Amino acid sequence: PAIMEIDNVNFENHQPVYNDKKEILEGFLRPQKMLNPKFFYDHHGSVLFEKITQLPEYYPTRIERKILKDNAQSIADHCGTETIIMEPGSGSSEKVRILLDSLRPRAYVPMDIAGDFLLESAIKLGGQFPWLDIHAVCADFSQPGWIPEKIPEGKRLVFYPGSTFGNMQPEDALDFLEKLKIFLNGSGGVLIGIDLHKPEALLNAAYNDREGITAQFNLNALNNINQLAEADFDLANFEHHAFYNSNEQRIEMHLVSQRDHSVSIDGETITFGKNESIHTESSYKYTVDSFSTLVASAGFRVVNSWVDEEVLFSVHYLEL
Ligand code: AVJ
Repeated sequence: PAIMEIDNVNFENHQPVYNDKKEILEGFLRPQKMLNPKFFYDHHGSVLFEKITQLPEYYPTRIERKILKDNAQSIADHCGTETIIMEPGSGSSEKVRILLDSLRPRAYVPMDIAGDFLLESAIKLGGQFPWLDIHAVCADFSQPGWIPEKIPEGKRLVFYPGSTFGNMQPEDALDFLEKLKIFLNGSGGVLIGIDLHKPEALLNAAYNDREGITAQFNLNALNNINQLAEADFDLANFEHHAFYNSNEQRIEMHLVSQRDHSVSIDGETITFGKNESIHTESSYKYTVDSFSTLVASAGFRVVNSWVDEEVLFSVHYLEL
């Protein structure tokens, strides 16, 4: 009903609900049980993530916003104005606001797996920026086989802030860059936020906040799985565990079973040993050089990079 009041917002639905169960169960049948981090983001998970971004220990959001704010004009000079901004995993669409007045895009295409949260955010944004043409697309961008349909013509800019890129293993990240080429449709570029290497204590603190919001966020994935895959996880049986894996250069988040028990998932019985974990997320950290090398192997070149004074976080503009 609310959407009727705003005429600069469109909504397109590509949510592939039917693949979820299979994908979820497949992760629990592996020797190291795992869950794709996209399953954090039901509506409640999206709200919890917004709380994480405001935590004192969670530096990425704060620093990235500062980089975008301090360099908005320089970013516009590199990326160009009048583009079609496409944002995979747009969530609350908070960061794009910082750039809208400088980038003056022809249209904004937020894409997110959490459809209701996406729509709420798009409506809010549309109300605040009445000149902005918004085409919200509910889709799982990790799945192949869909492409947004009603996108206006023009040079495209993929906006991928927040170091969401870091959730992917380097191999998958390369596949993702290939997918971006399809979004780019032959012209335009990618504005992407990448978290950088830093002392381990800072990394560990960012994923183990004192208020325990990250723990709630991690555990909430099990609530989402209970809904999506008719599972009967008892959250009290698991504990949050996050640590920096220096060999792999990534933060790992796990949910650790506190006792021997079994869970029913989509009609199958899955057993958990005491201390056995579900690997719920990896968050890879890069250097400006290691990131440039990675994107180069997918045919992208880094046109410009913006970094904060403490070299905690980076934003890059890539072109083919
Ligand atoms: C949204 C993937 C960038 O890896 O830092 C925050 C998600 N996980 N706290 C990250 C997250 C735990 C976040 N990304």
